[in-house]
Amino acid sequence: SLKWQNQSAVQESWSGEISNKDQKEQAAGQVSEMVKNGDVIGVGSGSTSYLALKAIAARVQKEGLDISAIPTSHEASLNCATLGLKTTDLMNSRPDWGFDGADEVDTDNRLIKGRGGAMFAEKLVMASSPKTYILVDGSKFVSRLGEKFALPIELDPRALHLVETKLKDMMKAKLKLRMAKGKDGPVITESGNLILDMTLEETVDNDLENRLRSIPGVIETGLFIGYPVEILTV
Ligand code: ABF
Repeated sequence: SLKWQNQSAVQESWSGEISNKDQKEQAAGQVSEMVKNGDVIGVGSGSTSYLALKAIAARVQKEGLDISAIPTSHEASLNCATLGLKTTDLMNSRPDWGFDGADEVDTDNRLIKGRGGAMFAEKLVMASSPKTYILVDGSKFVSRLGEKFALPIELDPRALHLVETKLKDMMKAKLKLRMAKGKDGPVITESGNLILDMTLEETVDNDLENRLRSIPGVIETGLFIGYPVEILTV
């Protein structure tokens, strides 16, 4: 496997940029204890997932464990390569379990994800896993979904006007097309789609996901409701 640990630009980029790092590291330490030899593990995206992957890689190296990772994004794939972890994919393996971060968690363990734009693959991996540990620091807990973050909706670029019109009819949504840093163009996801960030003003009911997905062109949303998750926090 590739082992770039000591000279990697990836580790350099993450270092010093992680908010609530101590809390995230404690949650990461807890998930690293779950690893067993032979496991196929779904690997989430974001800084907390990166810290968890580092803790897992340290155990794998120290104890000579044989595990495979199923990454949820190019970012997670690169992190696996950097940390010398073997990867596979959903076409070849099923995860025994997985871990991921989140942007918001409500009192029913319902989640908003997708600040990194990777929610399509994150949901595919979560829906394929019998269990996913959600690693969050205290700042992620909300009493109402949408309290701190808008809900990301991934859509085919050809459907932009259609989706915008339907969403406005459906729920008086405030929508923003997600722009790349520096605003020199829209964010394009790994699947070649756009993201609309929708401000949620009302309480989310469990059927909202179905209503949003009934609009042609909507590929995925950042609502993660009803999956077998366990929240790991400190
Ligand atoms: C992924 O990373 C996303 O679904 C979520 O938007 C984000 C959380 O990032 P962090 O762990 O850096 O707060 O889990």
